[in-house]
Amino acid sequence: MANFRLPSIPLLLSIAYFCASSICTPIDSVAGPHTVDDTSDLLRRQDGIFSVLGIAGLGDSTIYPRLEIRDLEKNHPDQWNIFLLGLQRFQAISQDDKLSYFQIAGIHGRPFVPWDGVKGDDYYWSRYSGYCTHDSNIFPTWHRPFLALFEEVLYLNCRETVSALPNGELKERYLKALPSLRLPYWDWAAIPPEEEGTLPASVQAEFVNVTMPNGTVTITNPLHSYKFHPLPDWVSEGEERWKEFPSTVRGPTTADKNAQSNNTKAAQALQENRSSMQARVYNLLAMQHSYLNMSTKLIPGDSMESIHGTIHDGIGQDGSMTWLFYSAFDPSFWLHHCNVDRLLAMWQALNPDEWVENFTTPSPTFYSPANFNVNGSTALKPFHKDDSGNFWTSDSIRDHTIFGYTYPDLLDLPSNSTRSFLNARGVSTSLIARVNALYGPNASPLQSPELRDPKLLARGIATTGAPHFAGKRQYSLEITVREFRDAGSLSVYAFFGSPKGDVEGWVRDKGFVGTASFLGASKKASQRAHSVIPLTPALEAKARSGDLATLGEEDVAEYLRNVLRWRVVQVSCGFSPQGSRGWDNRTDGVQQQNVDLTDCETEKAPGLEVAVTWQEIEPALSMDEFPKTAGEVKDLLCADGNKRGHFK
Ligand SMILES: *[C@@H]1O[C@H](CO)[C@@H](O)[C@H](O)[C@H]1NC(C)=O
Ligand SMILES: *[C@@H]1O[C@H](CO)[C@@H](O)[C@H](O)[C@H]1NC(C)=O
Ligand SMILES: *[C@@H]1O[C@H](CO)[C@@H](O)[C@H](O)[C@H]1NC(C)=O
Ligand SMILES: *[C@@H]1O[C@H](CO)[C@@H](O)[C@H](O)[C@H]1NC(C)=O
Ligand SMILES: *[C@@H]1O[C@H](CO)[C@@H](O)[C@H](O)[C@H]1NC(C)=O
Ligand SMILES: *[C@@H]1O[C@H](CO)[C@@H](O)[C@H](O)[C@H]1NC(C)=O
Ligand SMILES: *[C@@H]1O[C@H](CO)[C@@H](O)[C@H](O)[C@H]1NC(C)=O
Ligand SMILES: *[C@@H]1O[C@H](CO)[C@@H](O)[C@H](O)[C@H]1NC(C)=O
Ligand SMILES: *[C@@H]1O[C@H](CO)[C@@H](O)[C@H](O)[C@H]1NC(C)=O
Ligand SMILES: [Cu+2]
Repeated sequence: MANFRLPSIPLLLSIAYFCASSICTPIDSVAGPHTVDDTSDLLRRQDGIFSVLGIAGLGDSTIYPRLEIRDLEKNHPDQWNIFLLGLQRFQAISQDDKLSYFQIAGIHGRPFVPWDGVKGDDYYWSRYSGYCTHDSNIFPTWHRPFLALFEEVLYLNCRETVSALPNGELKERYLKALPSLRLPYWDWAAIPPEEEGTLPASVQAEFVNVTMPNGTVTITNPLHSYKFHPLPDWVSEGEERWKEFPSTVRGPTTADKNAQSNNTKAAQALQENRSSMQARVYNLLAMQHSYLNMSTKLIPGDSMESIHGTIHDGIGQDGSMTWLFYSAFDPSFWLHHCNVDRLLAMWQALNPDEWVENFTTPSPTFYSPANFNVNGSTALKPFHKDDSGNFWTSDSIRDHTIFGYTYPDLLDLPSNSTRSFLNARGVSTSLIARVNALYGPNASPLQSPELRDPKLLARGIATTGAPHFAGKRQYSLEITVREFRDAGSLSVYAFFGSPKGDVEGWVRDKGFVGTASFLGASKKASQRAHSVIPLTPALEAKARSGDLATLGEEDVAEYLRNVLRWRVVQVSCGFSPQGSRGWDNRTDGVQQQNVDLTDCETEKAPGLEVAVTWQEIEPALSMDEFPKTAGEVKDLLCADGNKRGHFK
C-alpha cells in the first residue's frame, strides 16, 4: 500500500495545503482565513485522478474502528463534535466541486454524470443509471470503496474545521481526537439501548448542539437532511415532486417544496420491524455460508442486498432513501451502508474462504450493460486505486483495513493480526459469541461494553427477535417478484390473521409477523428478485402459547394454511398528496396506492410468488456456536401465480 499513500506531512501544514483547494468554501460557524497555495496535493488530485485511499491515504495509516453512532455520541464527545462540524462543512461545499458532498453522493444514482472522468460506455443505460451496483454479487463490495471515499473526504473536512478554530484548549483537544475519527455506523438490527429507539434521536433532530470554543452552539443537524444548493433540475421519472423537494426527505409530508420529513413515521416503522431485521441478520451471519447467496437478492433466500433494501424503505417512507437515484444524498445512507459494510466484514471473518466469483449481473449501471459478467477482478468504477488510472476491484478491497478502518466487533479477536486474513478457527469462536450476543436468541441491548448492566441484559432476552430453534426447524416466507423498476418499491407484509385497518397501522397489528421490501430503481430492466420474512420466531411464540401444537412441519403447514395472510404494497408510483389515505383493498392481496398509474408500464405485482420453506436445524448448544442447517431447503406451501393473500 505504501506507494498509494500521500507523503506524510505534519498535520497543520497539511491542513493549510488542503485549504488551498477549491473545496474550501467557507461556511458560517466554521469559516476561517485560508491561504492559497496551488501546490496542494489535494488540488492536484482533484484536477487529475482522485485515488480513493481512505483515511489511510492521508498520512497516518493507523487502523481505528468505525463506531456505532450512539457510542460515538455518548462516549466520544470530541469526535462526535468534530464529525458533525466536518459533515456540516462537507455539505456546504459547492456542488460544482468534484469533492463536494453533492458530487460524491451523486455517484450512486442521479444526476447520471461521470465522476473523476470515468465515462459511461456509450449505450442507452448510461442515461438512466448511476454507478451503483445492485442486483449483483458485487453489491456489497462496490459500496466499500464508495464509503472509503466518503469517509476520506469527510475526514478532510473535519480536519479543516478543526484547523480553522481559534487556538486554545478546545482546539488542542479536537486535534488530539481527530486521528481516531471514522465514519460511524448505525446498527438497525440490534436491540437499541434502553430508552432509545432503533432510529437514533441524533439522526432525527433538526438541530443539534456542538461545543465550540465560545460555548455550546446550536447548528442545523447535518444528519437530518442534505439541502440542495442549488436544487438540480432533475429529470424525474414522472415524479415531479423531486423537482420540488429542496432537501432530502423521509416520509415527506407533502409533494411540493414545503415537504417536511416525518422522522417519527420512519422511527416507528424501523422500531416495529426491528425484531424481524434482527432475525434476518442473525440467520445471514449464522447460517448463510455461500458468498453468492449472501450477497444478492437475485438468489433465492435472504441476502445482504434484500435486508439492506428493507431498511432503505423503512427510513425512506417513500422519501429519498426509498429511491436508489436519490438515496445517497440522505445523510442516513452513509450510516446505513457503513453498517452493511460492517456486516460484510463480519461475514467475511466468519467465512474467510468465500468470496466473489464469476456471475452475470442482469441490471445495467452507468458503466456496465445488462448481463455484464463480473468477477473478483472486475473494476469497481469510478473508484481509482492509483494515479495511473487503475481501479479498485472486489479482490483488492477484500481486506477492508487497507482503508484505515475496522469495526469494534473485529477488534481483539484471538488472532492478533489485524491486517491479514484471520485464522478461521481462532476467530470464529470469539466472533460467533459476539454475533450471538448482539443478534442471537439471547441478545442483549446495544451498548458499549462499559455501559452493559444486568438490568438491560435481562430486558434483552424478553425482546429478542432471533429464533431459538427449539423445534429444530427453520420456517421462512420466501417472496419472489419480477421487479419492475421505475415503479417504486414493493413491500410485502405477513400476518397471522387478517390485518385490520389501513397500511399505516399494520406493523402494530397484533398478528404482524414481518415485512420485506424491494427497492425501486431505473426503467424497464426487470428480473426475479427474492426476499425472506422469517417465520420461526413467531411460530416459536405460538408454540409456547399453545396456539400451535408442535413445531413439526405438518402442524406448521396446517396452522399457516389457516392463519397466514400477506399483503403487497406498492409505494412511490406517483405521489398521492393525501398520503396513504387512498389505499384500496384488492382481492388479490395487492394494495395499491390510489394514484394515477399511467407512468407505470407493467402490471401491479408482476410474477409475485409466495412460498413457505423449511429446513432442519441443529440448534446451537452454547454461545460459541451457531445453529447449523441440515439437509435441503424444502417447500412447505406455495402460492405461485396465486395472489389472494393466503394459501387456502
Ligand atoms: C460562538 O461563535 C459562533 C461563531 O463561531 C457564533 O455563531 C455563536 O453565536 C457564538 N456563541 C456564543 C454563545 O457566543
Ligand atoms: C442545546 O442546548 C441548549 C442549552 O443547553 C438546550 O436548551 C437546547 O435544548 C439544546 N438543543 C438541542 C437541539 O439539543
Ligand atoms: C408523522 O407520522 C406519524 C406516524 O405515522 C403520524 O401520526 C403523524 O401525523 C405524522 N405527522 C405529520 C406532520 O404528518
Ligand atoms: C444457494 O442458493 C441456491 C439457490 O437457492 C441453492 O441451490 C444452493 O444450495 C445455495 N447454496 C448454498 C451453499 O447455500
Ligand atoms: C416497517 O413497517 C413500515 C410501515 O409502518 C414499512 O413502511 C417499512 O417498510 C417496514 N420496514 C422497515 C424496515 O421499517
Ligand atoms: C470464471 O470464468 C473464467 C473465464 O471467463 C474462468 O477462467 C474461471 O475459471 C471462472 N471461474 C469460476 C470460479 O468459475
Ligand atoms: C472478469 O470480469 C471482467 C469484466 O467484468 C472481464 O473483463 C474479465 O475477463 C473477467 N475475468 C475472468 C477471469 O473471467
Ligand atoms: C501477537 O502477535 C505477535 C507477533 O505477530 C506475537 O509475538 C504475540 O505473541 C501475539 N500475541 C498474542 C496475544 O497472541
Ligand atoms: C379495507 O379493508 C379494511 C379491513 O380489512 C376496511 O377497514 C377498510 O374500510 C377497507 N377499505 C376500503 C377502501 O374498502
Ligand atoms: Cu443502499
